[in-house]
Amino acid sequence: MRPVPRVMAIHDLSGVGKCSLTVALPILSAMGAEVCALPTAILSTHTGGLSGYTYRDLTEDMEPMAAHWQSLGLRFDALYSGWLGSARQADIVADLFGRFGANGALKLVDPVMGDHGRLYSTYTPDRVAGMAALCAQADVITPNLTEACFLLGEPCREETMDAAQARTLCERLSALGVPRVVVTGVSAHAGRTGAAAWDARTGAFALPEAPRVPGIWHGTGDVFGSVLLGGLLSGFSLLDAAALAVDFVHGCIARTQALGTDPRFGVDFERDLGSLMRATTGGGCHG
Ligand code: PXL
Repeated sequence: MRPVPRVMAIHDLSGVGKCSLTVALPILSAMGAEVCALPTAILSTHTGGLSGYTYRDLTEDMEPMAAHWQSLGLRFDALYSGWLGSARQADIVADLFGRFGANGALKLVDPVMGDHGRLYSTYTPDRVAGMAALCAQADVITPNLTEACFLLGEPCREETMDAAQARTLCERLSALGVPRVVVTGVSAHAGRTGAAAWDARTGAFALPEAPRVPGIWHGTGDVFGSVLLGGLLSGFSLLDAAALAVDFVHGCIARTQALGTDPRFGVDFERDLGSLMRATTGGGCHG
């Protein structure tokens, strides 16, 4: 691992709405990583609840950009994929994992496909199998509950479940071929919500929770995945990184609610970047 870990971030660039690259870049930078952006598409805004957005697909640019980086001899400590704009992009990301992941780079796939029981309007059911295949190439995946159900090909379930059920859900996702699984939006206690984290290599499981703030909070999956990855690259265990991400996302949502801004424009993550810097200075809690 480089002193400043280098991350290839494969997400869309939505100019407005604080998601994908516009949160991955600042969060991972604050946590001490260098972020190299491989945009999958450029949009004026994200597609959730904001109509009339512009959309430029960058599938054709991804290969040449990666080839240039390869010709420069660049190596990466982590490969982090999120929102993908076409079926072919999942194959391209899998290929990048092969080309850039052989040196032990951490491969984190956030299988961004939907939320609240439904696929996003831009995501068609025939693309789910491609995402599941990409997850099988990853070291860590971070589906929300909706994405977890689509990956397993089963009806979407209630977010409330006990720890044993959450653990079973993680184990079944792990059986797709991925050793570490974090499912977001899981709730074991009334009035609280969090993430179920399972590390099949150690058998470690935890379900960190924070107070639940009702509402639809755009971009929080991307905030979560970025903090989780920043924590892992700083030496946190999966469970400690998940707990850090749950707390951070809760703080963002609570501040956004207190501000009363339109949640479609994303959560207030900027004012707490300092806590991420402090949490990762000098490395995290190893274990
Ligand atoms: O935060 C997930 C996300 C990322 N990128 C785009 C999106 C969404 C969710 O709607 O539309 C473009």
